[in-house]
Amino acid sequence: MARIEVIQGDITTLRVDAIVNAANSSLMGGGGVDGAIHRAAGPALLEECRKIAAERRELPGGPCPAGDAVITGAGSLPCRYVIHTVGPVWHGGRGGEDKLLASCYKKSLLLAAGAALESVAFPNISTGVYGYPRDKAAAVAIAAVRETLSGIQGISRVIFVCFDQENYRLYRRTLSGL
Ligand code: AR6
Repeated sequence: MARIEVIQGDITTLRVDAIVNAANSSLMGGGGVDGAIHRAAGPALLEECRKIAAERRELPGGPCPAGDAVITGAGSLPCRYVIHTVGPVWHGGRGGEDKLLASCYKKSLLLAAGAALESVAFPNISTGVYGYPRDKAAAVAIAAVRETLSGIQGISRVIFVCFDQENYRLYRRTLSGL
């Protein structure tokens, strides 16, 4: 079973196999962690995203609907790959947000395993602009990662990268079962 870690910091600095981006369905960049990743990666990342978006533009929900994920190279980032996933916008919890958020973590890990990657770092998807309550998002994220890891092989390290102290404390607490 993979080791699950929590750190506080900037996901763009990590030398892991893949970092996960909290993107939007256009895959064309945005604010928050998406903006930070594209700024640090440089134009090569946007170019790759543009190609994937063009190939997937006929999909219902846009090139990357909520709950789905795609993988690209990493441009100038120190990691090797970026997995772009799109979290749900929080609408009060009755729109299947929990399933869509769990799917982001699951599909990202399946893509990483399919590419024979060993270490994957996640931001706290949907907890910024998309407004998902942090405590609920942490519980869904941790459960989805644990469940997915129990069914796949090869991934030895998953890191939850919390930008702010509130999320960091929440993840530490939830992971230790307190
Ligand atoms: N490293 C790690 N985490 C970060 C970083 C960073 N450098 N910067 C921000 N965060 P958000 P969302 C945290 O808003 O809610 C974009 O415009 C942040 O504190 O980035 O899924 C996309 O294009 C928060 O906890 O993503 C979409 O339109 C978490 O990352 C939309 O925002 C997620 O916040 C997606 O919204």
